Amino acid sequence: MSEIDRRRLIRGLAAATAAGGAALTASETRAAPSPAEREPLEVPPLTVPPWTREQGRRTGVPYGSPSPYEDGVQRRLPGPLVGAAPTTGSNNSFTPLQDMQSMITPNGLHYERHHAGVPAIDPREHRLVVHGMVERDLLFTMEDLMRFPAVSRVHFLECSGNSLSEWTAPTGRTPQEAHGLASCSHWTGVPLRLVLAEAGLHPEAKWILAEGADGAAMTRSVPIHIALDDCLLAYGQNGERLRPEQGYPLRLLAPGCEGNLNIKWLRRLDVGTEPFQTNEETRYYTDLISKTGDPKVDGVARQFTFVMEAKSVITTPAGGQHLPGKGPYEIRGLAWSGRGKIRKVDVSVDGGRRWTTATLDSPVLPKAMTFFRLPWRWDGQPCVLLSRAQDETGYVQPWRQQLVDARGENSVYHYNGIQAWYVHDDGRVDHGDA
Ligand SMILES: Nc1nc2c(c(=O)[nH]1)N[C@H]1C(S)=C(S)[C@@H](COP(=O)(O)O)O[C@H]1N2
Ligand SMILES: [Mo]
Repeated sequence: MSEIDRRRLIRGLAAATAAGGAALTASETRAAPSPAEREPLEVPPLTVPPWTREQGRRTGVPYGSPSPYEDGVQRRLPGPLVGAAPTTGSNNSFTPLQDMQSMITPNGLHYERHHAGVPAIDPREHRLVVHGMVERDLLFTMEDLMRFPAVSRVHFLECSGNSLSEWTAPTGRTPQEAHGLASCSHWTGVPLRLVLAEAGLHPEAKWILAEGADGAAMTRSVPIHIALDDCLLAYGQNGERLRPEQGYPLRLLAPGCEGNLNIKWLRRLDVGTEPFQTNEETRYYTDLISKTGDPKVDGVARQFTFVMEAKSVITTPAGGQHLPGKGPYEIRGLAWSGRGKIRKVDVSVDGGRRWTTATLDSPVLPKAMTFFRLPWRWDGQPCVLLSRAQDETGYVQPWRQQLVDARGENSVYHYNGIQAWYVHDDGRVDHGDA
């Protein structure tokens, strides 16, 4: 496109977006452009690019991949390497949330967190055992499990360590770095309660140990009320079988609960009366709260904090991005809650003085990511963008300071504070205090 065409197009867009400055009211932001309001464009005939002159590539790629022009969209390493290197050789990788176009995370971009790498499991050899306080012990092959009635549901998954960089100060530079240990898929599997019913739960059964078949043999205790609610023995992910990184051939999916409870490569369910107090729920994944910073003085352990509370992040414009100039934009982002549906997301472009309710993409589903949008016109002045989610229980995403007041600065897990992105007058966007 020539510079003139580009300017014309942008002027056309500007006329189409009526919102001005920092204050956004619903009527300003939603006004649909009538064709009459648009400046008439003198559009020159299109040039004929090389790809229009020749036969394109025929079928022959048995499993497709994104356009080579999208090769910057990658899972990346945490910390200083985000933005530089693709993920290799690490035990976790972050989803590029800033590149997501809707609520669903493509399988190749789902975040990864594994404690002993990704095992190469042959599904024909894989077994699931159910034992303990049940009427009959059961042993399943994958084929057996896939004969049960199954369901498909959209749910997010979030590591409870997601955004841990934000507790002491806002340090995550991009949505990927600050929030990328969260993803959302359309999962398919057998309701756990069906398999437990098949085994016959003892009336005193209160907790279930779930164990993985990886080198970490990761184990977590799942309370019976969660197990009998909406847990799945999942084998499908966005229309295909689970990816190895996500637990192929079988994982526990505990919707809305911290990622760690969602045992991958699931091979054993041991039904008991008490939590099993495994390494992963005593030494790790327990919050040690101390306001003095010295747990020996006033330390309190918050154990079994399963639910991931409501959270949101603006994914564009966001840290690491650059606005090419003033004028119209759409503010976009993701919101989710482990307690149910997102009721609303409010967006502020002035650091929290005024808020405007964003539009939510449909469908809005319980314990699923929800994509939000708000048209905005940048006036070229420095400003601070914030988003604040509310879920259907009425819970409102807190400010960072509220979290710190409640739990001190040495917490690691379950950070869900409001994220701020600073837009500078040259269009640069970076992170800062909310
Ligand atoms: N067997 C097993 N299950 C596991 C883990 C693991 O290392 N081994 N990591 C847990 C953690 S800490 C998280 S956050 C999620 C990550 O799931 P994902 O890699 O599919 O995103 O899996 C959980 N389940
Ligand atoms: Mo995790």
